[in-house]
Amino acid sequence: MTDAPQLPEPLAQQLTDLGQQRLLAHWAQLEPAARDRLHRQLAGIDWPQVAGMRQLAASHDTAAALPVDAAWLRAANTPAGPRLRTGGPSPAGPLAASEAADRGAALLASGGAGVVLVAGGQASRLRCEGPKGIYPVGPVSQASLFELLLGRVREIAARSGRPIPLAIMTSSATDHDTRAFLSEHAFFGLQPEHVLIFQQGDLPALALESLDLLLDAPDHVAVAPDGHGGLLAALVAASGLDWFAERGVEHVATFQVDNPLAMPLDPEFLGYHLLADAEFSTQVVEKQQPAERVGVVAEHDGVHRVIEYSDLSDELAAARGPDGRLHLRAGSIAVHAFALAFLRRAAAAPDSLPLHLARKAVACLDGTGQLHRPAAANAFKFERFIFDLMPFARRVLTVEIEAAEGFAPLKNPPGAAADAPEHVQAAMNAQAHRRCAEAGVAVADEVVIELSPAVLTADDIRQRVPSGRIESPRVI
Ligand code: UD2
Repeated sequence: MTDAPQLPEPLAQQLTDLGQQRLLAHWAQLEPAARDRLHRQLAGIDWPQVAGMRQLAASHDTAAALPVDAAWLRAANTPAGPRLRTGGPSPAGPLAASEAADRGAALLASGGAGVVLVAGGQASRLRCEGPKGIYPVGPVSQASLFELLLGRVREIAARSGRPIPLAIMTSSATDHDTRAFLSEHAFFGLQPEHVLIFQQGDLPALALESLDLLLDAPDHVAVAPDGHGGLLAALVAASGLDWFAERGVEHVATFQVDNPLAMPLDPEFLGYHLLADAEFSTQVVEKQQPAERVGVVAEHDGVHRVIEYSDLSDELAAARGPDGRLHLRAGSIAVHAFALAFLRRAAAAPDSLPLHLARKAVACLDGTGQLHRPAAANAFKFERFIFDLMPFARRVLTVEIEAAEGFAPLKNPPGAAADAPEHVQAAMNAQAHRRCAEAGVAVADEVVIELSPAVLTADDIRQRVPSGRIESPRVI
């Protein structure tokens, strides 16, 4: 017998209706604070949504379930768009690179651009504790991803003469440590009143066979962040769209914390977005090999979508045109620009972002109450993807960039074949060498160098290296 207070109605009834009373298996033994924690977590779960997730999982067959119609996908093509720094064809007509750069610079100078940094991910794949943004990636400085990326926003704002409001999306796993790290480093020189930190939501994992929710502690249900698509609902919940609008923002660029070369605020990119009158613009790199782990932008009948790499059949992923290039080759690097008005419209549309599910290994309590870390997938995890907004946009623009200039994702631990820190650092070093060569500064091939976020132009390099030569590793 126990005198533990019962879980209040109607929550208890909801659990019963969904057959989830096992989540209360340890209730009677919990200390009051732990009981309170579990109660609050259960009360925060959207139970009607969980019912929908169970239906989705029950009907899920990975072999057959494509998020898009297979016929649409077979008919789809790679959309045409301008190429950064060279201009090129575009759905909006021929756009001049210099005109685009001017328009983008004018947007920045008018304070009309804001930016969202997607930083809900942990560094667990990198075998590190804490948020990915604190990973020390600078090849010379060991600067963190946050230092490099926030520093770039700070410098572009300083040159433009206007603050650039920056919203940073964290998750339950990264929020506390991200806030602490950024305060400790005084927001890397950004004015705190122009920084909004907001937290994305979590979704419960469901056991593969039973579709039951799982406990990963006696007082905690196993949950995971709701994907980068959680950005929209979380931004709305934090009044983030109003926060941007109050600061005069009309267009919001978004980028991911794991790419130190990302250039979401590139004036030419923003300018193409404006000249094309696009509601959703996105940077792409040419996918060379079918196995590259990037989604591709595809277009058919005026509708654009990003097809995630895991959703593309081997045959379609490998199809090549007569010129030998991949048929679907517009690799999405998750750097987007949105009209704020479009985000408002999308936020008001119910179900604009569907749930995707994946089979994953999720740590959970076993029948004896011990934490079990399965080696194989035991549960479904659910995520939303921000690029699923693409079909709702009235005009979409893809802007092709050189991968070497804007895409060096950090995904895997040192020693991994791809996307490991040493590859990212090599890409940063190579870019710094190219910039120095353009600026007329001589650097021996073997000397490792790094561009500080304050270097935006060739003139910056020449001013910082008056001798015109670099002979030992340094941050410029
Ligand atoms: C993502 C894209 C892929 C390509 C690639 C480029 C998806 C589904 N796939 O692949 O098409 O563009 O990136 O690098 O988008 N994150 C959150 N909250 C979440 C989940 C992720 O903030 O709930 C962040 C995370 O911190 C990271 C980024 O989103 O910066 C990408 O997440 P990922 O590494 O899991 O995505 P990946 O590599 O599967």
